[in-house]
Amino acid sequence: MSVTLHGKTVVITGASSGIGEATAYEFAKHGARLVLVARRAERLAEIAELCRKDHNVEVQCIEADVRNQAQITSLLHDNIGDNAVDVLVNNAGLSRGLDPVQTGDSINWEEMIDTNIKGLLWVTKALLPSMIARGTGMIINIASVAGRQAYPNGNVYCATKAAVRMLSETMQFDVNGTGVRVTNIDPGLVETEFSLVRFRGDEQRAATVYKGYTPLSASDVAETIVFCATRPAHVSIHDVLVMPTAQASTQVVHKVMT
Ligand code: NDP
Ligand code: 8X3
Repeated sequence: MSVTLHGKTVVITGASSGIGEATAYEFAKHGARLVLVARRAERLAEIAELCRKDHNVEVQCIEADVRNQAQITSLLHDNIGDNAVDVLVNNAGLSRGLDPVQTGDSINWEEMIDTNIKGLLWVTKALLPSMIARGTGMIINIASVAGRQAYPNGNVYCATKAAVRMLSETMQFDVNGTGVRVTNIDPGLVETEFSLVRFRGDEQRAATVYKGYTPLSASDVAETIVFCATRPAHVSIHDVLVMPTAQASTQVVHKVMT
């Protein structure tokens, strides 16, 4: 039996594209009240407008960089205040570069660590205490299959996602007995702006990642997220690995090139 999300408040980080954007639409379809976070305010405004128009839901947008603890904490506090947050989707994240450690760029490493690990912690720290105080709430962390299985030159990105996975696992202890649930979702290859960001706008290189097979769509992952969020209060899905059928592992993807 699924529970209703109607009127529930859902905070989604990284909602301006890809998985986060699709997750906003999916929660809107279920009647949830949305709080969308990302740096690109215009994109957020367009997505919010579509959610309002198509599903008549309330949407707030927060233009913020999750790497900036002071900014994200005070913006979440100002916008949400004492309102209850029912679901937090920690989705904001990125990859930069694909190089061995010996030639990797330390600025890229810092950006990935600051966004994927520290950003997730800052948002969680801002919102989890009130969930615990209310004795209900759910945190859904978007990690990756890259946090379970290494691949060549994945080094720092894989390490950040392994950290997210371990945070999800250790948070099970932190929230145990409080009524709050934590879910870790590890998607395989999803066609979004992810590779465009990784390869700094190189469209041809980014497109190659998704050629010759059917990758997951952002909506496939969004539907998985909403499935987890609609389980009854006594059911906690700790861990999900969702892959394209053509992907056996991070290193084995069945591609048919024409
Ligand atoms: P996109 O590049 O399409 O989306 C990334 C989102 O993260 C954007 O909305 C971006 O918004 C936001 N973001 C990035 N940095 C920051 C920041 N500093 N502060 C606030 N928001 C930020 O990629 P995906 O949708 O694919 O990625 C979403 C998550 O899914 C990531 O955590 C990624 O690691 C993970 N993932 C992706 C997979 C894939 O194959 N695509 C597979 C497995 C996991 P903005 O730039 O406007 O701030
Ligand atoms: C994104 C999937 O395999 O490109 O986490 O790292 S992969």
